[in-house]
Amino acid sequence: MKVLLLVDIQNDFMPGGALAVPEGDLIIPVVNSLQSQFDLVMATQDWHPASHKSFASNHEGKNPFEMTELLGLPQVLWPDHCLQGTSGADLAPALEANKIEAIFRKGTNPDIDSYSGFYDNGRLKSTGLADYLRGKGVMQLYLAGLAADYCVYYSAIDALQEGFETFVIENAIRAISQESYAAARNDIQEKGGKIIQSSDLLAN
Ligand code: VGL
Ligand code: ZN
Repeated sequence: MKVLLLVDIQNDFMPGGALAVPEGDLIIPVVNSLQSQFDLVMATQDWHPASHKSFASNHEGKNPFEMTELLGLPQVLWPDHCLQGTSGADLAPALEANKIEAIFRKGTNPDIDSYSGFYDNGRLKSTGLADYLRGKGVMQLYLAGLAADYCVYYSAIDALQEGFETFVIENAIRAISQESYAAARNDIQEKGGKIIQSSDLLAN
């Protein structure tokens, strides 16, 4: 059984959003046309309280995209984004959402960031996604969404570690930085993940 996991396809990651990913909107038609190929469509949603320590605004004298540490881990400081209950946190309206069976929220603990859909960055807490998928007999996980070099990347690495056969659909993701995506792509492949194009799926 094959699942499509849509990572953080939210307004704040769209052009004009609080933490815009370049060309983030271009993945939406690709993702919409892919959904009918899957047995199950799932999504994650970045969902931060205003007090979240990944926000530069919560650190005196710090600017967005500077570095700090949270619980001993290196942390990029972000512009305020995906605030719980705001339209910036909503799934992008152009995304076909009716087939999404469940949405796993993350980033709710103000003390630590949570890029992966499976665990926070310190692995303090599981979202329950891996057990949910195993409970449904999912073996193969296909990833699409934003951002390729953060939440898609971390989700892919955790998916591999959880034992799922993991595919990243490269024309259905976009990165914040091309340089960090290049490193992320190599790491995914080194750990056994596969980088594919949506045309590989539509062909069979
Ligand atoms: C993300 C940075 C901060 C993402 C979320 O969805 O990739 N990136 N929060
Ligand atoms: Zn975030």
